[in-house]
Amino acid sequence: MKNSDIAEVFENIADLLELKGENKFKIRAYSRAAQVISHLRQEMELMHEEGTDFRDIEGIGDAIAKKSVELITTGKLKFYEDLKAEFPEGIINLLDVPGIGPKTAYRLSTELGVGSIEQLEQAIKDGRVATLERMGEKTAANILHAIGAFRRKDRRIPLGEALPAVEEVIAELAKVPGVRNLTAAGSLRRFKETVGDIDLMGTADDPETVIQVFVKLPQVRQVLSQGPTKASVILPKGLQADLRMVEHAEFGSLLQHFTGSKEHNVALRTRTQAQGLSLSEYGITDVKTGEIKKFADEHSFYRYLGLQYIPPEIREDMGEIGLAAKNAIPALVEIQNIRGDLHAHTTASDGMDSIEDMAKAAKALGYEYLAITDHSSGRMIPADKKLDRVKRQTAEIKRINSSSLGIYLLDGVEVDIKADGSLDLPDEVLAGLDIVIGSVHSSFLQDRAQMTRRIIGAIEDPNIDIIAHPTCRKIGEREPVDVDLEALFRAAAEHGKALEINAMPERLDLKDLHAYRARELGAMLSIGTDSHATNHLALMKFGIGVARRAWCQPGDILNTRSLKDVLHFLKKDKVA
Ligand code: DGT
Ligand code: CA
Ligand code: CA
Ligand code: ZN
Repeated sequence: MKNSDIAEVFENIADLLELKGENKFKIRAYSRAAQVISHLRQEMELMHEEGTDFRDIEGIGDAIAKKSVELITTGKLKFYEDLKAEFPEGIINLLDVPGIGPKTAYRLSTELGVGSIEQLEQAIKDGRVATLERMGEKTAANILHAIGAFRRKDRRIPLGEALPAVEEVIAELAKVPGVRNLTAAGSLRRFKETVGDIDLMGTADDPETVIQVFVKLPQVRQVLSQGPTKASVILPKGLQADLRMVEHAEFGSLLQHFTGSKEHNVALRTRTQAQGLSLSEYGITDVKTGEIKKFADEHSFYRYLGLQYIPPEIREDMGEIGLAAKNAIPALVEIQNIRGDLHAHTTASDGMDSIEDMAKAAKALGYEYLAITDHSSGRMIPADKKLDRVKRQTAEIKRINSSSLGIYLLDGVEVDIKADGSLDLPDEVLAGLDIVIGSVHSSFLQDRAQMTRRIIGAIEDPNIDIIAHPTCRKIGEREPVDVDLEALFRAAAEHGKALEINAMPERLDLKDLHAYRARELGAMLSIGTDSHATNHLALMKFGIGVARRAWCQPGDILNTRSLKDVLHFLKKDKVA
């Protein structure tokens, strides 16, 4: 149980005791404990393991200390279960909505039989809530609004939305004189595909001025808390951001602690306990002498523990600590290793920019090559014009390749793998192209056997080079297709075909764990941006994040190779 879960139980107890009309001091003891627990620096679970007596914590007395231990050790609390049983079911759910107090929850529950947020929403929409005595339209509308806000808060934000918002905030804060080391730690720094909240860190000569600038940023919708060295705010879309500032000399431990993951930190702590050391966001304490060592950066932090530096993206307790102890962390792929983009669209299908403009933009990124891979059909291309389109594209690419632009365009296509597994262009057309990407763009709901046959069939087709966005998921929008990924990865490895890590932030497909497994099984991976405009080419960094989370080295990624080697992989050496 996390501290937030424990705090929630005590908060709920306070609410239920209030409903019962219990004495004020008892109620306040529970809600105070909830507050204290939610602000603890350490997980109570770990404190318990380390032998901490919760009664030593200010604001926690005998009874609540005992109840905390019961929650941590059993995951349940008899007192709470018994208390809940005295009330209509689901009343606690209603109390989760900001603005619904115990009395309102009790009335909604007993007078309308509402027991969940969904039922409440329904009851508001069909007018039942407004008809309750002393409620009215306005109160009902307010509750509905609160439900919406609550839902957004509950949602994890896609990395692609969070990262630009955070970069804006950092750029503003960086203007404050004397500020250094501004970094987003947490899941964002680890490049997780979605983030729960933003953990901003930094150092400054005068932290308080940075905090003051932070809470007054135009993006800030609400200030949740503010102190001399830290503050929490809500940014647009309900994104919560916490900022912590420390002295320059202490930054390493702070950043390391709040980068996480929790699992990595727990494993690290277990290891260092045996060395007589205790970790915190302030430094490393020698348990015997009580002396605390501080670190200005993470490199010195890890070095002190006898460990090689561990890149944030792989701090997930997947064996990285053991490898770091042996100086054996692999050199993960970096954006500088990328020599070209193998998935791009133009105005010939649903893209926004011409072939030439895409080529220039790729050249500006320093790329050696760019694959033009417009769709085979659909999306602006009438079926009877699809062969003409390919011919025109080939001519335009020839023209650009023989000009002095200084980037090589691969003449390609993103061909639909149709529901029956056949490809949407004739074999002889595909055979004439440099690069053929196969994609599922329809019939996403096929059963596992059918979908697996469909995609593996494409992998086996000699004209196919890469399978794009293999699971077709869109984060928060579309579930992945049902496919035997293990079989797909094995087939790709066997037939020497690449699987794409689609870098569009709403796709990230293959995702981290899948790419990890595909690599383990020996499949080649390629990172493609699936750009539909020149500025999308910069999305490559999201694909790099996934590849790093998948422990990929440059050799695992096709488009880190030179043009010559890519053409060799595509079996097009002789042509060029
Ligand atoms: P998120 O926000 O859900 O996407 O995930 P994170 O990883 O950003 O988690 P968050 O924001 O709760 O905390 C940031 C990091 O701080 C987390 O990865 C590990 C570290 N951390 C925070 N609180 C604790 C704690 O009580 N114990 C330990 N071991 N680590 C903590
Ligand atoms: Ca976070
Ligand atoms: Ca956080
Ligand atoms: Zn595409």
